[in-house]
Amino acid sequence: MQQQSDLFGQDDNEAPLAIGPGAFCFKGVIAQDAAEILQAVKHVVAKARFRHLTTPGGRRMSVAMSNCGLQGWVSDHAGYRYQATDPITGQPWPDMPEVLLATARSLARRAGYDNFNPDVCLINRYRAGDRMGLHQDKDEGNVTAPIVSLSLGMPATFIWGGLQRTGPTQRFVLEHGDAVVWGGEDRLRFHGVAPLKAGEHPLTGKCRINITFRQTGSVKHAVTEAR
Ligand code: MD3
Ligand code: FE
Repeated sequence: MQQQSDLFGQDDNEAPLAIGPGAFCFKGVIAQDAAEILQAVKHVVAKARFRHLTTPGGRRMSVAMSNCGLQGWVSDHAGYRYQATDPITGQPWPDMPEVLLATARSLARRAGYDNFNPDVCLINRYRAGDRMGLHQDKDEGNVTAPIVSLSLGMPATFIWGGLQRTGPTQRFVLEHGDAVVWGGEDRLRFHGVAPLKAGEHPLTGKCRINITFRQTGSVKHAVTEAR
C-alpha cells in the first residue's frame, strides 16, 4: 500500500471523522490504492462471479454480489446466511486478497478497533438505479466486531437510521476512495443505499463497487471485544 494520500484524501496518520460514537469516516483514504484494490476484486469475481441473490421473500436484489474469504453472505428462499462455499460453483469462496485484508485491518485499527480479523469480504456492485433497502447487518455471529466498508467508483447516497426501522434517517454521500468503519453502538443501525445515479467513473465505468469486511466469529482466536 502506498503511504501518502492524494490531495483531497486523508493522510495515513490523520484522525478519521467521527460520524457516530462508534462510526468513523476516512474520506478518500483508499483512493491511492484503488487500482490495486479493483484488480483484487477482478481476480475474485473471475472465480466467484457477480450474481443477483434472491431474498427469502422471492425478490431479486438489484445489487450484484460476490464474496471472498472463509465465509460468504448469501440469500435464497431459505433465508440469509453465511456459508463457506459459493452456491454457484460449490467451491470454497476465493481467498481474501492480502491487499484487501491489510486495508481492512489497518482502517479498523485506526478507528480504535484492534485485532479485527474479518473472515468475510462481501463485494457489492451497483449499476444505475440499483439500491439497497433499509436493513441491519446482524447475520454475523459476532456483532461486537466492527464492519469496514470501502467505496469505489460512482458515488452513492448512503442512508443511515437508528436502531429501529422507523424513525429519523441521515443521508450522506459515499465517494470513490472513502472508507467507513462501523462498530460499537452504531454497529446495528439500520442503513441503506439510495438508487445509484447514472454516470461514469474512470476506474469502474458505470458502476459503484462497495466492499464490506465482516467477522462472523468463525475465525479461531479472533478477539471479539471491539475495543
Ligand atoms: C452501518 N452495503 O453490504 S456499506 C451491506 O454501500 C451494505 O453497499 C452498503 O449495507 C453499500 O450490507 C453500505 C456501509 C455500511 C456497512 C455496514 C454497516 C454501513 C453500516 C453496519 C452498520 C451500520
Ligand atoms: Fe448492510
